[in-house]
Amino acid sequence: MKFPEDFIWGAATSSYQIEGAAYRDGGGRSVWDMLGRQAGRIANGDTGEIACDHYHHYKKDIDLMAEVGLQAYRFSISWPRVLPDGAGKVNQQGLDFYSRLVDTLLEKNITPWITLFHWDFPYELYCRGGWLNRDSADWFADYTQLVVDRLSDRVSHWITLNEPQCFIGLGHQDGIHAPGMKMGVSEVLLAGHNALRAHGKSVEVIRAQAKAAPFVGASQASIISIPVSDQPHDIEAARQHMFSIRKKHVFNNAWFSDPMILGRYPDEGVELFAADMPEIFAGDLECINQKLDYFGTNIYSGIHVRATADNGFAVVVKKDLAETAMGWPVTPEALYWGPGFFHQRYQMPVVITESGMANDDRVNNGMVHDRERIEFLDKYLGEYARAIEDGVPALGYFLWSLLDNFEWAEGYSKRFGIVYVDYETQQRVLKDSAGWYKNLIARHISESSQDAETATDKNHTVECV
Ligand code: GCO
Repeated sequence: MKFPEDFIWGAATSSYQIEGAAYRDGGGRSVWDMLGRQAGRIANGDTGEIACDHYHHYKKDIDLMAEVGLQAYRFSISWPRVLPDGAGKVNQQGLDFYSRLVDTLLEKNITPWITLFHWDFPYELYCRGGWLNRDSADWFADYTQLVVDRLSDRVSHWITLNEPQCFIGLGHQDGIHAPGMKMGVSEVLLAGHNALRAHGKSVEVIRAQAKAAPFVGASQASIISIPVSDQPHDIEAARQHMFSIRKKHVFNNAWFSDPMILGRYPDEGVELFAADMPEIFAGDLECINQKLDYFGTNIYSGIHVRATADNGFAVVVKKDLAETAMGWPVTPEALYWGPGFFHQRYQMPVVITESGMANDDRVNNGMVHDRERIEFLDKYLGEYARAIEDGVPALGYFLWSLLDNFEWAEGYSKRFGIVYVDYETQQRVLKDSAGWYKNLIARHISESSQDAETATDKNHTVECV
């Protein structure tokens, strides 16, 4: 498989999933801290209080990143760690932690990609109405300003929101993620609208205030439609399915991305939600519709779709697909069709901001033989390379995840890392997949530099002639 010369190879994590030390050193509580205190909410009663204790082990974790040869590392800032009440009083110790993290990454030549919000919403702001409060967009803008002031001299890659589909859909509609609400559709859409406004205002702040020229996007939770054949009618059916909104739910591909990039909510959703649509104030859509530099998408799996006789689409359930430990089907073609369909609709270069799998990993004589993950990555990346070969501009890939970590409602029961974490001892073990990824990155770098040399030789030849 071949990737563009300047392609970015990275791995991703998020604050609540790895940091631990949740409200230590002056940090505040997040909605995830509070959900963890409610019995029966998280598998095995797990919480993120200690997690991978990355807050104290970040140096050794960055050594591991360097060992794998990562070029970029995507992590998130815990909003309540830097603003314990979500707004107002600043916790300098929290900001200092991220500043040290950035410095240590840069020392190792690893480019930081910062996610501003990966779900640990400040509990104090939740008590003031959370995303239902129209002020939430300004709270987020002020928080963005604080982070940008402190870090943008050294950081230029930004992701505003991670997966509004999840923190609004799973958190406010289905009640399985924090804050654990099961709200009516109109409240869910209002919360979503304010989160979109928060994204817009955050991008405005980054563009206006960042010291180093910023590169900005958001990360969407993407469910990919895969055509059952290469016939044009099946491809068209999959494309339609991919952007359709059929349920009164926000877990879909268009509801958040269309306003961000196209400046309007998708008609099909507006019709379906009808009276439940939130009030849209003058200027809201303009604020949400900021120029972005790339389309960030988190892709884990896809659904097969075929055309029907009446030019519609139908889902085809394939029974023979392997599944990950999350029970998600292994569908490598999602990394072919996903980038392709997104690029076609939004006309932007793509970055895979997350992709990977949970596996039933065990340590054996100090090693973790995660053959399943290697096969998974190999097949998925092969499809991504094929998309690029077919003309999709794609800038990078962030493997989810660097470390095994707190998998939200599943607690520590699911392991997504290329590094195994022993939660009792906080020891890390590079899994076989980490070695595989290291080789892939090294090979890519050496092939790219050879290609560059050949290109320079050719240029010389031309010049001489
Ligand atoms: C998500 C989140 C990650 C998850 C990962 C595996 O995509 O749901 O961004 O935090 O841990 O995706 O579920």
